[in-house]
Amino acid sequence: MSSSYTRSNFTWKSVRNLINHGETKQRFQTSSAAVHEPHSPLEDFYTLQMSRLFYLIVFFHLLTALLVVAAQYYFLSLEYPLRYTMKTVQTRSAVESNLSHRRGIRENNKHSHNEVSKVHVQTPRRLYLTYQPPDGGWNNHRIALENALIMAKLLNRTLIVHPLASHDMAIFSRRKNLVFWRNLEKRWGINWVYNLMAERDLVPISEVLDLQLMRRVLDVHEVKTNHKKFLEEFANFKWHHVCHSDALGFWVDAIPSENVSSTREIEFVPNNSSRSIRACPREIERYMNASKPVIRQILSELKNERADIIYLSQDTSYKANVRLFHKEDAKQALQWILNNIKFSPQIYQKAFQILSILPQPFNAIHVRRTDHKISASMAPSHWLNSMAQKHFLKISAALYVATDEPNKAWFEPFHRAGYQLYFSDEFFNPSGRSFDMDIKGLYDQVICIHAKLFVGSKSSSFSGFIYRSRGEVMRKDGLILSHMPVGWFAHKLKRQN
Ligand SMILES: Nc1nc2c(ncn2[C@@H]2O[C@H](COP(=O)(O)OP(=O)(O)O)[C@@H](O)[C@H]2O)c(=O)[nH]1
Ligand SMILES: [Mg+2]
Repeated sequence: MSSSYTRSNFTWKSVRNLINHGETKQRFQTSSAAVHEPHSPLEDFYTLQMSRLFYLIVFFHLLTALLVVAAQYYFLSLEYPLRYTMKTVQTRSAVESNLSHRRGIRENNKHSHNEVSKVHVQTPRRLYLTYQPPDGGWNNHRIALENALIMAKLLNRTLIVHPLASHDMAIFSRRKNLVFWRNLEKRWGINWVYNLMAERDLVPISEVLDLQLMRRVLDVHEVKTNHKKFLEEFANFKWHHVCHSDALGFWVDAIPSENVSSTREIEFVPNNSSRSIRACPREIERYMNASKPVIRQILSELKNERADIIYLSQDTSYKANVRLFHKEDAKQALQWILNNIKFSPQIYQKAFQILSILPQPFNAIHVRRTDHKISASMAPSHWLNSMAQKHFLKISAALYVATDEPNKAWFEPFHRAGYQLYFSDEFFNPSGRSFDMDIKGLYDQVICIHAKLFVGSKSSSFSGFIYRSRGEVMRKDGLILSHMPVGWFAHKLKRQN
C-alpha cells in the first residue's frame, strides 16, 4: 500500500481526519501486516510519527482539561472559604492561630477540623456579619456597609468592614479585561473586580469613615487586606452565605404572625436592571414563579444561625433595601445611620482647610460624568437651569464644582452664565496613587455639604450622600424616604441613591 501521507500533504487536518475516521487503526494494522508484505522505510517512519502525534494530542487534551479544573478551583476559592478546598488541617490551624480576633480560647491547636468545630460551638465566641463590597464607587460601598450595619445590629453580631477600592482602577481594570470579567460573572456572579483588587489600590476604611463613631452602635472589626486574603484568613470559620437580589424583593426585620396578611398591600418596584437580574442566579431561579415581592425576614431567617460569619454575598447588602416593620424601629435605624456614618476627623480637617480659603458665601454643584450613564448624557444646561430655579446668583457668583469630569472646558458655559468656578484640583496635592480621585471626592462632598445652595446629579449615590447630610431629603411620617437605604415597611419601596 502506498502512503497517502507524504511530507508535503501532512497537515493537522490530515491528522484530524485520521483520528476521526479510524484511519489510524487501519494504518497500524497495515504496519503489522507488513511483516509479511514488503513496504518502504519511509512508510514506517510516517506511521511512527503519526502515532506520536496521536499521543501528543491526547496529552494536550488532558493537560487542557486539568488546567480548566485548576482554574475553576482557584476562582471558587476566591468566593468560598478555603474550608471547602483541599487545604490541609495543619494550614488551617496555622492561619487561625495568627488571627488576633480568633474566637474563644483554644487549648489545643492540633485538633482535627471536626474536633475544632465542636470546641467552637461550645465556646462563647464572637459572631460576625459581613458583606461583599460592590464593584463601584465609594458611596456604593457605603450603602452596602449601611445595610450590613443594620442587619448586624439586629442580629447582635460584630460587623466586619472592608477597605475602599480605587474607582479609577476598578473602571480601568474592568474595561481592560471586559470579556474576562463577563465570563467570570456568567459563571460565578458579580463583583469580581473588587475581589481581585490589589492592596495598593485599596484604602483602609478607617482612613475615610470614623469607626470610633460607628462603634457606638455596634462592635466593628476592620479588615485592611484585599478581599481574597480576607476570605483566606477567615477560611476555617464556619460561614453562612446569603444571597438576595432586589429584582425579587427586600428584607424586613420581622413580620408578626398576625400581620402576615398586611404584606399583600406592600408596594414594591422590582429592580429589573441587568445587574440585579444577574445577581444570585440560584435565588432568581428558585423564586422565579413565586409572588413578588419575596420578603425575607432577617430575624427568623438568621437569628438562630450558628455560623461564625454571615456573609451577604454578591449585591445582597448593597441592594438589601432593609425595611423595619414598626415605625419606631425604622426611626431608630435611621438614627444609627445618620448619627454614626460620618467622615473620619482627618478628612474633615483637610476639607475645612479648603473651606476656609473659599469665598463666603458660595454655592456648589456635583456634576457626575465619566461612567455614570444618566448624568453623563446631560448637557451643562441641565445644571444651569436647576441653579437658576434655585436663584444661585442671588446668593453668590462663587460656585464650587465637584466633578469627575477631567475636561474643564466642558464648564465654559458656566463661566459665560456669570459664575466664578472653583474646583478641588486647585487645593489638592496629588499623591500619584490610584485613589487620588476618590480622596478628592471626599473633600468635594464635605464642601458641597457646607455650601449655601446645592444641585447634584440624578441617581448618583455621591450626590445622595451630600443631599442627605444637608437634610435635603423627602420625608414622610417623620421618616426619610430618599438617599437612605433603610426605611419603614409601610412605605412604598423605590430604590433611590
Ligand atoms: N473627586 C471627585 N470624584 C468623583 C466625583 N464624582 C464622582 N467621583 C468619582 O466617582 C466615584 C463615584 O462613585 P460613587 O461614589 O459610588 O457614586 P455614584 O457612582 O455617583 O453613585 C467616586 O468614588 C469618585 O472616584 C466628584 O465630584 N469629585
Ligand atoms: Mg457608583
